[in-house]
Amino acid sequence: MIAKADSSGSLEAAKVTVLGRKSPFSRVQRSLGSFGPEDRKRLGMAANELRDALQAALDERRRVLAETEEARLLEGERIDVTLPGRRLRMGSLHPLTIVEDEMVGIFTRMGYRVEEGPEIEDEWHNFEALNIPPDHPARTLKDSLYVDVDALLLRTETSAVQIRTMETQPPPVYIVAPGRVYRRENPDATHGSVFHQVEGLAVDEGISFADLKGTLEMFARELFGPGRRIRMNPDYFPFVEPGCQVAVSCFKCDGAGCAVCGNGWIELLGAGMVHPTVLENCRIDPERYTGFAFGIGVERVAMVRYGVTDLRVFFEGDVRFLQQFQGAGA
Ligand code: FA5
Repeated sequence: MIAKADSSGSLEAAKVTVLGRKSPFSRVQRSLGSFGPEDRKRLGMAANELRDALQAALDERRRVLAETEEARLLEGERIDVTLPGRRLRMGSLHPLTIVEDEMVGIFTRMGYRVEEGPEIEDEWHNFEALNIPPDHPARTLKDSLYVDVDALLLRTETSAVQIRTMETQPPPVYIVAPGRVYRRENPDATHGSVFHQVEGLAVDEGISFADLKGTLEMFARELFGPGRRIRMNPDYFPFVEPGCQVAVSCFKCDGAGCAVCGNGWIELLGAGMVHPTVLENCRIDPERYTGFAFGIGVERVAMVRYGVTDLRVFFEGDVRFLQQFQGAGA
């Protein structure tokens, strides 16, 4: 019985059976008193020998069981150090993050600071302070996504951060504000209803349109290569005067026209000189200070950079697309 015990539980049960209070052995021990002195002595000695033998058998079995148990544990935990390691699947930065970091990096190297603003904005920062009148189409439900509380909306452009910065910091101001913006758009290959912009703002004494042009030229050359030229076409934004759309000469065909650009130029951003009314809205004296601002579309830059023809792939989360950027970026 002892030899057959295959676990510490069954060994304990065997011990109770052979040596426990109800065992034949205990009954013999209890009956010793009824024998005469000679027999009691003889029987007592025999009983002690038997108990010692049983105890020794139990101890031996316990030792064997413990050894087997340990061998089983060791076997289970055995490591074959000669097997090849399992590779961890590395993630990668999203292409939009890579491009945004690169764009912000160019400006911080020129001395700009990074600012951030909330994605849920009020009408003052998103429209009114930016000189966008109440009847402007951008302010309607047709173009903007309102959160139904106290005229809050998902910001339609990072320009709102211009206001938040100028309201809280006296000039000189040199900031870039990267972030997500939202518009009620019918998404197509070049328009998302959620997309990203990098806003820039410089306000100081004596800033001119030439500073804006030089800064954007520098930016385009850092981003797309030293041979790039920029083209500025007049455009209207209520918060700048004068305002312009800025395109960069195509890095592939250098302005001749090709499949990447169409007509030789790639439209990247809106820009202009900060409107005096906007400075006044932020209690900055337009007689003393001037400034420029710009807003660059991150998806558009990423499309050009990676030869992507439909910006919706940036948001689909398809790993086959995303893993091509493994190892790129910071
Ligand atoms: C603006 O949003 C202005 N706030 C830019 C600006 C800032 C002008 C400061 C003057 C001074 P616009 O709507 O054109 O302008 O957008 C700016 C850039 O964002 C565009 O050049 C384009 O690159 C990108 N963009 C605009 N709409 C979309 C869209 N639906 N999907 C993806 N990118 C877009």
